[in-house]
Amino acid sequence: MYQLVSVEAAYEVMLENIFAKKKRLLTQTYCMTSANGLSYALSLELITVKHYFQEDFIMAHSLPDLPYAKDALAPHISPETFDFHYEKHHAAYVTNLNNLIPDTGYADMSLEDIIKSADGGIYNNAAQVWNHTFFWNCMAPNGGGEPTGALADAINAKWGSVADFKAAFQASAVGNFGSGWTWLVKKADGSVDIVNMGPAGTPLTTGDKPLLCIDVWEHAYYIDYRNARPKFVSTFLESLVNWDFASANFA
Ligand code: MN3
Repeated sequence: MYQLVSVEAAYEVMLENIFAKKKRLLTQTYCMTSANGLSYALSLELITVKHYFQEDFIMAHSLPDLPYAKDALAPHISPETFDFHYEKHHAAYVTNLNNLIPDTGYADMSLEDIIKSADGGIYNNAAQVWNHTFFWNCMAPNGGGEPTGALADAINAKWGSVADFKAAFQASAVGNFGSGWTWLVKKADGSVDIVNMGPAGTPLTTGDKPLLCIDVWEHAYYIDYRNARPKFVSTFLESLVNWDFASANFA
């Protein structure tokens, strides 16, 4: 079934598989080796490399670093909110995803490919990993202000003014019932729009390109704003939003 090849050739195949993230092929390579001297030594090397790469590259999705310090958005978002929202909630989605995907067809997929093809718990956790990473980047220390350039033009074309866009975004985010996400997206025709989505909704599953989002789950604002979602959304628009990030996504 498998032809024993030279050590050099086996390593070449092994490295190709590692970089293609084909975990299953590495396992097969290990299984086919037998107890004669050469193949036994080779199999030990393969096991070592396989485990190393499974843990560090192949299997695990990781919690990305925040793009700023946990106190960088204070007083608008407290370090305590990041203690929970980032270090507990976001981290839990990563852990859940890594626990759900081994031995499934999703084990070797990128996060984006999982989101586009999975459903149920795997989809929910993968989408929440991606959404939160995106959301952290939608805010910046000394954020707020106004969009510029092509994005400002598209916003003015859609809503007439940035002020009217902000009013529309505020109304959508406040009116997004229950737990969910409110997005500014770029449509296929190049125009922009506001889209409300549910608990793990993400534009990666639609034809829209995400430009900006706000997390309106209660865990996003309850520590700092209690039940006052309107104040959280208006603070996001006035003092936190990272228009440079949104413009880069629009380009
Ligand atoms: Mn959240």
